[in-house]
Amino acid sequence: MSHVNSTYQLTRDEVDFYIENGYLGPYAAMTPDEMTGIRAEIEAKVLNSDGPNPRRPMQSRHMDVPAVFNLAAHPAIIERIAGLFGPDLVVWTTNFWLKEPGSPEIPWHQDINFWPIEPPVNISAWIAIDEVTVENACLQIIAGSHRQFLQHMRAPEEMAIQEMASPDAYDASAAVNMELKPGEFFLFSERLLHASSKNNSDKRRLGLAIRVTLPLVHIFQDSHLHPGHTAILASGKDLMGFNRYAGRPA
Ligand SMILES: O=C(O)CCC(=O)C(=O)O
Repeated sequence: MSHVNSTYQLTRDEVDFYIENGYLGPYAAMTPDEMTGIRAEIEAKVLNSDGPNPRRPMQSRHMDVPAVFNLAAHPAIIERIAGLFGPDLVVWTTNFWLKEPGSPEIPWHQDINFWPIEPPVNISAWIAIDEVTVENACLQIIAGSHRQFLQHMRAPEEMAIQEMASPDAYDASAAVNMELKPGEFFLFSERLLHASSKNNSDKRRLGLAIRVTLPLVHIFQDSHLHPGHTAILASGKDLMGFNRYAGRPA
């Protein structure tokens, strides 16, 4: 449907679904077997090791771990996003979401409330590294919630992030569970309400969020991103020159 010539071209129905609901998928970037080797590299090189951001070891590992760079620039992800945003795409950051057994709830929130980007334009791809089910606290979303910017307030201490959307602004009974096999991902807007419960199972739950924007968006180095942070020009051209890019790490 779009003018992007791609194996992963979206249909008009898929584009309409994203516009209407604020999310799309799941899709498979690879099989669970193919994810096995990548998971081993992530366990060896990301978990329990320092990354480029001294305060957030789970962030921006596309800068130092080749397997993370490859996931962030994966054609099955980037070319589908190109069907929504066009061919010039910037992966401005990446973030692992590790939920060990017992890890706390992440309350309902819209990502744009937290982010140093302007204008506020982003599609996230959330890819499952482990199998992700209701049991081990899969992401939940509320379809259509991206059509409003919601007020956020302080979250209770026991939760994993400090701010959450005002509970009277949405209907949590409409939540959709995004269960994923390893290697599956879905796309969602910077305004889509999402959350995940406490991990009450004995199974780890690891996923990677890949944040994709456009060259016209300024990425500020506030407390979220460390000095020296670099993005990936994942597809097309940057005719703006606002942001800094790095290639695949050695
Ligand atoms: O993985 C989770 O439970 C939360 C993920 C999230 O909030 C995000 O990707 O923006």
